[in-house]
Amino acid sequence: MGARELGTSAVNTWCKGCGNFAILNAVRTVLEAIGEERGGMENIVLVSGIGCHAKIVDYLNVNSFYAIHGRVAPVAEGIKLANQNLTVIGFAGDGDSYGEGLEHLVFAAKRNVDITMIIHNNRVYGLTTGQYTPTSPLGFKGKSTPRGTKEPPLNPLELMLASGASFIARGYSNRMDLLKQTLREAIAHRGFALVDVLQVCVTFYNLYMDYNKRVYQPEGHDAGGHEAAFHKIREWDYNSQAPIALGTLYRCERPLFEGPARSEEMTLPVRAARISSLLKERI
Ligand SMILES: Cc1ncc(C[n+]2csc(CCOP(=O)(O)OP(=O)(O)O)c2C)c(N)n1
Ligand code: SF4
Repeated sequence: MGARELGTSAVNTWCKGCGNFAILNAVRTVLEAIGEERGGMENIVLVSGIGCHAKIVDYLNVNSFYAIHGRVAPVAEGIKLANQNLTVIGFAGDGDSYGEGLEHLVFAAKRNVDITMIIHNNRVYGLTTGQYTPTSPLGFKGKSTPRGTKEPPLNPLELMLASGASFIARGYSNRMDLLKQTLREAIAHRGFALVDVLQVCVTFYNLYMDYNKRVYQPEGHDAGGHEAAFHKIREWDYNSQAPIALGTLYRCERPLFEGPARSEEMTLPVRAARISSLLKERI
């Protein structure tokens, strides 16, 4: 499938300069590259939450599912567990996933379900016009905190490491080539992969100037080492003025959660027949 065919006729309503465009373009390039390897675009399913980020699935001509706010991870897990042949990619906001949906994210990482979560982390609620989120810095002045927040942010990557995520990375919407490479690595990873993308919201929290000065790609970082990853991930706590490492920061192999073991005879046609008889019985 070529680049044009992955586009849709939906009118794009993101603000001019929004970091979501970079994520959309990066994802589109990666999907074009991997579609064939995955046995065709029909084997790829996108899931999104509620927020500006969520509209990304409207702009990609790929099977998709809108979950409710905070529920991207469990929906993506359910789709993957129902059909292990699918490549399942979830898109969530930082409010969506690190706020209301946090417990789901922790459990998806703990279980090591083979899904990829791409977090559009603009560190603000975009769609609801500028309230603080769990990754807004201490003192952030937004619609709900005009005098500044009184609580420090959490470091979502540290939380993911502690929860057992087997792939953790950070991208930035103004470092396109690295973002594409990182997303490709995350989707190729067997197991739970999370990419926290610093996605600049130009309207409610424009951090381009700040990030441009501070982001870097670590040289010689051992992403396979837990200790090295721990130190790299703690270097910037989403509050300080420390340098911000980009790229794959941690990866390991560990057993996948594949749901209840299926017997040999439980093939797709057998399951389809069982599901349809259950539906007839109950509806
Ligand atoms: C269950 C539920 N809670 C809250 C809301 C209200 N709501 C809609 S979008 C949103 C915030 C979205 O922010 P974020 O997830 O950071 O995404 P962004 O818009 O920044 O991409 C909220 C709180 C909702 N729609 N449903
Ligand atoms: S409000 Fe922010 S996140 Fe939403 S489209 Fe505009 S720039 Fe992007």
